[in-house]
Amino acid sequence: MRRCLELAQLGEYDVAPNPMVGAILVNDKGKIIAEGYHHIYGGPHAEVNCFREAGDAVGDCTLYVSLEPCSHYGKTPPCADLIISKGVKRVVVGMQDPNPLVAGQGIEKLRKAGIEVKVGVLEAECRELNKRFICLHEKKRPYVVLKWAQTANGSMEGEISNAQTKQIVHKIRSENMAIMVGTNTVLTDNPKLTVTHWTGRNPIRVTVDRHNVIPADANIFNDAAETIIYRERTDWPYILSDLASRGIHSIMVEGGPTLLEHILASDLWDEVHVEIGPAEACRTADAVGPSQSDCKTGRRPVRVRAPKVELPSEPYAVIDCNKLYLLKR
Ligand code: AOF
Ligand code: ZN
Repeated sequence: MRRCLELAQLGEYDVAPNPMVGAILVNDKGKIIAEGYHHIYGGPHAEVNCFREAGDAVGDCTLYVSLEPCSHYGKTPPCADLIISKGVKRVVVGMQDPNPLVAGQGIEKLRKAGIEVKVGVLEAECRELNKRFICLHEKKRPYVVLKWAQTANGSMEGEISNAQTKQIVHKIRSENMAIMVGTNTVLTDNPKLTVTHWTGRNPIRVTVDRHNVIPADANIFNDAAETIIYRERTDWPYILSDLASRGIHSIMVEGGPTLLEHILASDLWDEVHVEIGPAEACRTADAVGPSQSDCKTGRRPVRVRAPKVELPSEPYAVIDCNKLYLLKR
């Protein structure tokens, strides 16, 4: 199953909003004879690619797959039917598919055909890998990742990230289907909200503009990605349910403080990434972090105050002067 998860991850930039799925066939001597994963949205599922590699003589094999084989006709035919037609005797499934179109019916179909099915192997890891897909189906809303950078004394003003932490931010952007900032951030920073310091698709850009103040030539309207603007209804529960209805399984929110606080207060969020940067004196013009020995604690005046959250006692990474914290709900 660990190998299935590794394979699944290879689809990470191209399968959304589908789940990442990996499959292997293991013969009666315990040897992996074929591997497959879901490569691209709308393309063949992991099981199909695995059987393609295996050829026909798979009757004695066990199929391992990180997600329950599907039982429905979507963009592709049901994997459960394919597995039954191949004569496989045993199937080991990482986790049940939360998609209501499947939701246990794939497993049932296999069992009814006389196949031995084991469900729930490395289930926590399987759920973590597809937390966004699972959130969309179980909570009917996108998975919400909040991210901001601040100084040690709580200021969000100016460049705080360094070259390396910028890469991490862009990696997170690439992992989520949508990205959002508030009106003020669009007006003051004119961000593109694209993925440039990492590989991956640009997320769909989302903002609110109640008073129609964002100019038509703002960078968020460039051709790099789709942009959704909420004008009339701008409350967070509404935005989330609208994004879910568009099949968007995840959103990263990068600021500013008013929007972040609105979302934190709603309780409709899943993860917070906070980057705590050094003093102003510590930063250089190109935002490349100085060495650790240069770090001082910043005491510049706080004009743009970061939201207050209770962070874990230890950062998960320290890069130059900047500490990265992850808070999960
Ligand atoms: C599998 N194996 O590798 C994946 C599955 O439109 P379709 O046909 O691509 O179906 C998409 C749904 O199928 C998706 O929402 C999820 O429930 C399941 N994904 N199932 O057996 C796979 N990617
Ligand atoms: Zn399938």
